[in-house]
Amino acid sequence: MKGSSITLFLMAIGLVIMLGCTAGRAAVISDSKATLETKQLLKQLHKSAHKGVILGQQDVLAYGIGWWNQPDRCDFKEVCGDYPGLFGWEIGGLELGHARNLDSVLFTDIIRYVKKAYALGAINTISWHLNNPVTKGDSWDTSGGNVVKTLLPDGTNHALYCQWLDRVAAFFGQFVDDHGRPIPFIFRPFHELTGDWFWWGSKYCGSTDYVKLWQFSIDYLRAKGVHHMLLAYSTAYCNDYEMFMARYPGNRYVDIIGFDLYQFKTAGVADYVRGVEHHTEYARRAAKEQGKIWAFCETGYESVPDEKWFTETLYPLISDKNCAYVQLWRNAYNRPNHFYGSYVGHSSASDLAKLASFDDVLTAAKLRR
Ligand code: BMA
Repeated sequence: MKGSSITLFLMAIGLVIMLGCTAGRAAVISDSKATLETKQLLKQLHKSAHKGVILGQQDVLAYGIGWWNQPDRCDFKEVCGDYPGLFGWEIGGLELGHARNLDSVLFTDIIRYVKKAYALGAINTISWHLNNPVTKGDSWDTSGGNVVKTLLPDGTNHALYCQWLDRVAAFFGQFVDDHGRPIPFIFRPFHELTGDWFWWGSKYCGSTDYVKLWQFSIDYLRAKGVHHMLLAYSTAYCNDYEMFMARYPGNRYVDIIGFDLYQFKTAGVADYVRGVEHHTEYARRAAKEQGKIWAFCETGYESVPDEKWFTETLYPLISDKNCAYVQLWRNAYNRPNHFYGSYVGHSSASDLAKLASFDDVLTAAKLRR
């Protein structure tokens, strides 16, 4: 090769390397032993994130405003004419061997709902508000020092924690379809880690302990045969990107990177919008750099006091951002005003229906197409 050709050749290589870096890492599933359906779910999420955002809600088949566990009822469906594309479920209390979770939903019913959601072509995601093993209080009991450390190997509560994980693994093992195949799902443990309201929050344990707990838990579940699980890492408010990623458990332990942020009456809409925009930047950057997808794992405006909130505040934040999904929090049955979706008769109902009708907002029927 002549000198000029060599220079050109080297420049071309440089360009390829540069493009490779800016394009981010190739997407790889966290669990090398993931089932075929789990791999397909991740692919589906990557693909659909370019078409639109999957709209979900927590607990929508279990109860709603004015009803509890009634066959075929669902506030979201009654308002929007279709089921959500993503269903969230909560397993807090399972670790204690209870029959019902902390919101009184029977675990046997959750299994039924998971199967129903899957049959609808929708996606299931699981959160875990587990108790404080030191104080025996709930997730919001932040006393007891560095609780996380006590769960790690050599910690005083390690054996107890393994028993808790055994129960979780056995429960996840019951997510099977009519052909006996495991139903893939998204697990989002130790969420809102940058907040100070849960005992696993960054105020109460160092990042090394947090990451160790996450990795240990996932390795343990996988060793128990849980290979139908994608993992979501979801922070609360962060001051900057460094804080957002400080406790990232690593690419073999995460598939979806996101955050939980809510609008509050006191702070106002501008504050919420700014917060979501900043966290979207963090999540998109992290997803690109780590070869993952990003999601808005929990949001809402309690009791939806703004009747156009869904289309005028939320929609512009999630549209055209390659966001895999957005999940509204629950319509609580026995906590007046603690609802984040809408229901028939509420002033925001037509606006939620309008949001769900947009082509780039994916509900269950649109996911099946
Ligand atoms: C919280 C609230 C609680 C509930 C918990 C777990 O955000 O909705 O009332 O117990 O989630 O679902």
